[in-house]
Amino acid sequence: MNIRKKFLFPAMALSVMLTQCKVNDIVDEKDADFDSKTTEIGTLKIPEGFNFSTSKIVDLEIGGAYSKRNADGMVKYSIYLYDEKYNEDFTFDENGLMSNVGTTINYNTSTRYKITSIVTNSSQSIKVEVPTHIENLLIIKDDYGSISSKIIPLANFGKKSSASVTFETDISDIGDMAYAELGRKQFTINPDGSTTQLTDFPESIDGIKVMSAGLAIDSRNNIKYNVNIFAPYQIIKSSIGKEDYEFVGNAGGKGQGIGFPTSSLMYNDHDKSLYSIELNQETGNIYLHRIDPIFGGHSDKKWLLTVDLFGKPLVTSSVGDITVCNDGDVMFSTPDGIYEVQRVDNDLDELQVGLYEHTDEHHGAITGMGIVSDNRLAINNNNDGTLGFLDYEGDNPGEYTKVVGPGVFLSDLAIFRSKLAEFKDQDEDGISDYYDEYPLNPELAFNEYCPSLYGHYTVISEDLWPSKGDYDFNDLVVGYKSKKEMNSARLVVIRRMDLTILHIGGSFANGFGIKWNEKPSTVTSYTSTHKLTDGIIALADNGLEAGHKDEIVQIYFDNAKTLGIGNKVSTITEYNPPIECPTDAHAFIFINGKRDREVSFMNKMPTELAGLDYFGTYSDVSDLASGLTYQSKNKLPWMIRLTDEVKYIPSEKVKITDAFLKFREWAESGGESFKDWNLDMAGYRDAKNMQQLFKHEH
Ligand SMILES: [Ca+2]
Ligand SMILES: [Ca+2]
Ligand SMILES: [Ca+2]
Repeated sequence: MNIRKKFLFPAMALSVMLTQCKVNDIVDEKDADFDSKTTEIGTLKIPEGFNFSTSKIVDLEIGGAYSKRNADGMVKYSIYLYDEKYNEDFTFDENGLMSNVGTTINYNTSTRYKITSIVTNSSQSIKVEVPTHIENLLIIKDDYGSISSKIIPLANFGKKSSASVTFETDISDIGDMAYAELGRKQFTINPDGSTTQLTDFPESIDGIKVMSAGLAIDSRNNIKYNVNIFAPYQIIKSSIGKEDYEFVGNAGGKGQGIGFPTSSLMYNDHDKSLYSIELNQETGNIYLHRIDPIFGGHSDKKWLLTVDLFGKPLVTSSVGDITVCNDGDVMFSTPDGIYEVQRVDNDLDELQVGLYEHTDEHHGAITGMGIVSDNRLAINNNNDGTLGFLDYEGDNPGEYTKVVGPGVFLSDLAIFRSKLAEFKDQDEDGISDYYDEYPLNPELAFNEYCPSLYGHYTVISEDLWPSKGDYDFNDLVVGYKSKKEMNSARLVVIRRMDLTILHIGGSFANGFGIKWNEKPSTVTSYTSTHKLTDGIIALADNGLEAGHKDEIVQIYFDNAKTLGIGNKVSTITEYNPPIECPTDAHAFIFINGKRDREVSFMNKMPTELAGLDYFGTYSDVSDLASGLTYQSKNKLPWMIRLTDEVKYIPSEKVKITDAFLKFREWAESGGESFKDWNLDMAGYRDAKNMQQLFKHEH
């Protein structure tokens, strides 16, 4: 007898056009005197090239090997912001996924916020925007339930802002997984024959006493079925790796039984049914029952199908386990040997029954059997508790190979069969249901959150541009976030954005918009819950601002005062064809009813409707030709986009440096020191110089 070293599986191949304006539009405002004042903020020494950005684009190349149990080779990588420093206990939505040892993984330690996911079978590049103060990305690899993760320190990226992240195949990559039971004990059997203990089978469900007599696994859907050892022998369903036990087929919680206790239970993926073998105590005949996995019970003995296998009593003392072959045939055990029930012409009504006689090592009916993906039958030897394999349709039919086993006589064994763990792809978009965030929508597969699932941007601004402001940066404060719904190629189909005015500190009625460098014709529709009020903006048929040729411009409100603080604006943009994830979008405000008086972040280019004549006047030293915009003589900006939700803002007329106490060091270091200056850290704020912002919804 050959001894095979590997238990379950042999190695498998792993596989500007700008409009003109009149500069005298400006002089009606309280302006020029600010220029002549020497304010403290004017003494900041800002290094050349610093643009006050609080985020960076990181280029990731993600890939790696996949496990043997993965048949389509596709792996999902989810990307999270991760920083222990901020100590936010947070459990995210992967919570509860099963690891490959059947335990539950909880990611609840200081994880900050999901950005997006990709699914790939090789290696894929992805660009993500990351707040500069975030120190790590957490990347979680989900290989059809086999979970591993890596923390990527962003400091390692250096100036390149790119990294290659390669995952190795998990050590615990075992292909098929054997689940076994003994009394209430549940465990998996590892490749080396050792066992991993799982949570015990419950003592009761809905107040009904239970213990498992038999076990079956629906590998494709990660479902485990048990049959209660106590009358009326109900079928019990649970998710693999979870403890959501429930009786099948009844709302009342009592459970129809199958009418007899049995260790013989199996799930047949070919017809999505449960099967059981019954040795009828009265007639001695052997019946194969097909059981509805939804209904479960045998109400009035009305099985989906019952076949009297031999048409006569079989002289045998018992029947043991039942299992299903990869071609849908059924095998079951008796003390005489193992019977194989072959279907004829794929029809279970016509059966042929053959027998593999027991070797000397086997006596009695085997209660632990399962077929592994390479057509070998795993058998728990009921004499010595070892495990072995019967080659039933390979090179040496009938050959039995003994391997080290758990050393116990199992009450049942079932195989989680890797090759079935795929791949139902109901919407046929190439992303299996398991990974697809929209499993029934072929147009969508993934989400991307900006700045992150629970994060918000906060735009702070000075609205006297091109005159110098008072640098309290509270004239218009807007909070927003967006969700991009992407197709299987990670192109954006729908973009949803929620936006709220958090503060109005100036006297002007300002408007707010965002510009993308995309053709406006890609937008089929843009809708908003807020109707513009002031008649300043001309809208195109698709809802975008009209008059832009090579850019998409959306105006969220044209008068902050009529919208008011705290009112949320929700927008939906639909793209056709879907577009690449834009990374060069930026917000702008337009000042006091003048659409052409447009101010944005430092070194962002104005929209095609911005008035050129403002640039380079008063305090502004913009040089559009060289890409230098919205910069004062002292290299200060008029707008800053924070990548965080901010709870406090400088009080009226208080310079930002007297409220955010680390702003000076951040700015003078060119963004290298105190990258987290806007967060609520000890010593970072002077509370008496600050006021609370409106707190928006999450
Ligand atoms: Ca799909
Ligand atoms: Ca889909
Ligand atoms: Ca101000």
